[in-house]
Amino acid sequence: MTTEPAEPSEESPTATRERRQRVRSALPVVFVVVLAVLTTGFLVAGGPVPDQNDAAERAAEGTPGAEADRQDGDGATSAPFETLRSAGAETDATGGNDGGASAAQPPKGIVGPNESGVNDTDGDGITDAAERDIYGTDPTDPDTDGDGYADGMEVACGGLLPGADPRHHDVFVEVDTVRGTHLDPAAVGRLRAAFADAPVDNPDGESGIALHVRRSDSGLPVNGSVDSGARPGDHNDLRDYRERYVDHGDSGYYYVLVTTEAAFRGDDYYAGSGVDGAAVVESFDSPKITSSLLMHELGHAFGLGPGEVGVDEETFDATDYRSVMNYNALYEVETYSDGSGDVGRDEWSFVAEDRYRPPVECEDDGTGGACATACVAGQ
Ligand SMILES: [Ca+2]
Ligand SMILES: [Ca+2]
Ligand SMILES: [Ca+2]
Ligand SMILES: [Ca+2]
Repeated sequence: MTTEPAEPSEESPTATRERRQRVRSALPVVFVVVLAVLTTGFLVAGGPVPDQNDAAERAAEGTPGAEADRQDGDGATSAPFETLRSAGAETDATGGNDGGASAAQPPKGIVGPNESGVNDTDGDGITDAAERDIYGTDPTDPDTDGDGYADGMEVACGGLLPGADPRHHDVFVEVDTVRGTHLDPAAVGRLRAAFADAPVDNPDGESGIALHVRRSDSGLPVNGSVDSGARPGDHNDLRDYRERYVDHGDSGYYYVLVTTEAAFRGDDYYAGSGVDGAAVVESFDSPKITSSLLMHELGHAFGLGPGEVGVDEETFDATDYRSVMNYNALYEVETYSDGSGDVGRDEWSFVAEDRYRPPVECEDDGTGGACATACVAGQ
């Protein structure tokens, strides 16, 4: 990978003013200005607010009812989950990711919280026999698919990681939205398709990355533009929202806030910005533009920083560096580079193998400790 000297900035803005203006000019009815700026520090009462577009999302994405609301560890019904693979691939082949996980009946082969003397060679929380005979995972590798989640966690933690597959690369993203905006399900559909097309091999024989977008809070208060960097006041920077509203931040999720006005270092000409593990983006009428922008910011959240040659630059044309991280390709393509072209950096490999990974804490998601045990064992 070719890199320039690392830059100290931890923030990565999305677009130049010119780019942003181009987007705006292409979308005459894009920005819904939130005039009712709420009182600083005011919290939405009642916690998570159901997303009103859930039904439409399922219909638009052709997702069957298999991803109905699930129970989080806190007992509250979680927001619907957007499955990012085909309906067939998303079904619960292991019998462990879906309804099988409960306090009374943890998935088969999972080492219980007080169980000893079982044969779990790699310490991922699944017995060797179950890895071989039930899950098709590697008894000597705690993370068979290399996505950062232990095999046992992917099997046992259906509440934390619904839809996870221990033999397929999974990426989980939590999305919150502020009042006056939403994330278009069509844009999410494009985004997950882009990840599904990733040139990444999996132990299950299928290529691609399953991107899981989990909608959480919506209608959140906002105080003007939202910056990726901290600044005084409430509801005006990404940190505020992460600290107040993140629901899955301890489960290895990336955090995305969709807002009406994103900012970078106080400049709200930017359409989005990303830091390690999190990003703030605006939503556009065009699903393609929204998807492209979100993919760009996720790239920053993964650790593709402006210190890399071509990232956040207009140095290379879209052919020489075909990546959403290239300003000359942003809004035109929805992919990361594959190593071809003048830049030669394989960003998909970076995403699959070396990206920044949010921390994974171990919680009991209602499996009577089996999930937490598997999580601990896999770390
Ligand atoms: Ca094992
Ligand atoms: Ca294993
Ligand atoms: Ca894994
Ligand atoms: Ca996986």
